[in-house]
Amino acid sequence: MAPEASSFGIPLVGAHAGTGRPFRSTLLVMTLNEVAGMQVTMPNVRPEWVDQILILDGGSTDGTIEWAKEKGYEVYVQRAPGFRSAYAEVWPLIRGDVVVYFTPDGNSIPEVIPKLLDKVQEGFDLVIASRYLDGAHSQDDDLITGFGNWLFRTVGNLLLRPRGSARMTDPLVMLRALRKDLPMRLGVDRPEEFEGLERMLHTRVDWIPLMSMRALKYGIRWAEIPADEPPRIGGQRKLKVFQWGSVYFLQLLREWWRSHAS
Ligand SMILES: Nc1nc2c(ncn2[C@@H]2O[C@H](COP(=O)(O)OP(=O)(O)O)[C@@H](O)[C@H]2O)c(=O)[nH]1
Ligand SMILES: [Mg+2]
Repeated sequence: MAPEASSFGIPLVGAHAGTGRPFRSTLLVMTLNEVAGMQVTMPNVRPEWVDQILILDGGSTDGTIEWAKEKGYEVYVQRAPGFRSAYAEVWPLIRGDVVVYFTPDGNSIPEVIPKLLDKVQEGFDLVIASRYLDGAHSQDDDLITGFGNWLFRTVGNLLLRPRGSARMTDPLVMLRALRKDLPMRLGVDRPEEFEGLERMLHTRVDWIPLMSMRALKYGIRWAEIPADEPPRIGGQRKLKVFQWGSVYFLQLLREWWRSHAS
């Protein structure tokens, strides 16, 4: 099926997609000391689903990098700390027109990958694998992250959702597919959108929550599909709940403030 025009009016047509799809795709696998999860999860990721599999590693010391290279995966080890600087470094290495974010820590179900791409093919610029849609649920959430997710999506929809548009049920989850140019078009690649708050909270954050909020606010063509989140396999959670949560919440409020001040 040919993709419809996207929000940007530019059809996605990759001339050399090896997947039978009308665009090229890259699976971006996020790793930081995730060797146990990788060994269980990656064998279930079928190479024919995408055109490129790229491991983006945060400087693992547990054998993740060595295991991935031994299995023949393309690996990039980020130089600067933090998710968003890692993306800035790796984006030029992405050959796909569409990027699928994937975590090999047990939290992401591999079979969701082709489902996300099917939805992109319908003409969506951003497709989120929601843990809170149509009976899907998370086995990774604890009381604090469950509350944080609820608070962020509730306030986000309340303040930024255009009248008459759908509610976004999972703005924070990493498992999602997006056009490679979406972060730039939404301006979430700009350091100045982050630096002040990051300095204040002494941390480096991800661009995903701001990307979701802007996609919602600007009426970008986004969609969600339900997907359960199984428990983590081995390793440790790296999420800095309070520091990152604070930055994301303040960014959300700033987005709302900007729409009202302009
Ligand atoms: N490249 C890179 N990957 C990271 C970094 N921090 C965490 N990850 C990976 O990103 C994924 C999500 O992190 P995780 O701690 O599981 O967060 P949670 O699932 O939200 O609790 C995991 O696969 C981690 O190994 C980082 O600084 N750089
Ligand atoms: Mg995880």
